[in-house]
Amino acid sequence: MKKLHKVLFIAILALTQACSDDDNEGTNPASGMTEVASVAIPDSDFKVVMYIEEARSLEVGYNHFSLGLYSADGEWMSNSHLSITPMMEMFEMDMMHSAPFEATVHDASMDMLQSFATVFVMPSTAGDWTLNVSVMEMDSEFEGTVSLPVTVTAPELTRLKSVTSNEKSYFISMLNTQDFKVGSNDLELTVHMRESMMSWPAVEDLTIEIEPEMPAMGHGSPNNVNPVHDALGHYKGTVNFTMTGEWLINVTIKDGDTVLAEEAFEVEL
Ligand SMILES: [Cu+2]
Repeated sequence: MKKLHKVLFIAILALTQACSDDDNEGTNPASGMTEVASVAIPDSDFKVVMYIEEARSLEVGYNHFSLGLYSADGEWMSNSHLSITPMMEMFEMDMMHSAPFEATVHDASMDMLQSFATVFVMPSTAGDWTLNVSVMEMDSEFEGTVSLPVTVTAPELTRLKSVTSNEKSYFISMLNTQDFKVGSNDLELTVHMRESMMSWPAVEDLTIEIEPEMPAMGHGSPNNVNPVHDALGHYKGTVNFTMTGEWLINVTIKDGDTVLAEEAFEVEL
């Protein structure tokens, strides 16, 4: 069985390489990714498709994803630019709000989909999430917008904390917690602020301290590195786990001498 997989993989690889020599025709840069949403653009022959890397779903917290423009019959439109605004319409409240998001600069000559990230601040059980997507297709000079509905679930262990300090709300996400293993792990957090319902900027000048703790056994761990700001509100450090089980990562966030947040993220490994 394993051998068959290997042969199949090599065959697919050969096919992909053969295609990529052929001026991108027939290639789909999304191969290997999981489609999570798609929508046809009104009055056009195009659709927008959303992919994520792993076979996961969109969850409350920080999510990476890719968007591609395709013809109705599935041909990738490489010479296109997309931009997004996430939007949530809350149930039983006359209220809409956006969320923190990131977009990488798109080089249409690259054989890649455009990548984005959004910090979904609530699950879809609280309201309807959409991505408002603006589309430009250069070859046909098409411009349009479409609203892409997405479903956001709450993970079993939360990866997002929100706190209010000085009447400002901060949203703290911990990334890639599913990948944590015993030993030394890259730790990445993002911090955003809700300036208004539509403006959720990254906060770049904070001090973050972490302290892992295993409550059941009453010990911590050595060799942790406090996350420091890298770019766009992303803070990077190192967390070390000395054994499997349930851990808390205690996170203290300071703005100068003012403590903004003291939160504990639960992780299980
Ligand atoms: Cu909401």
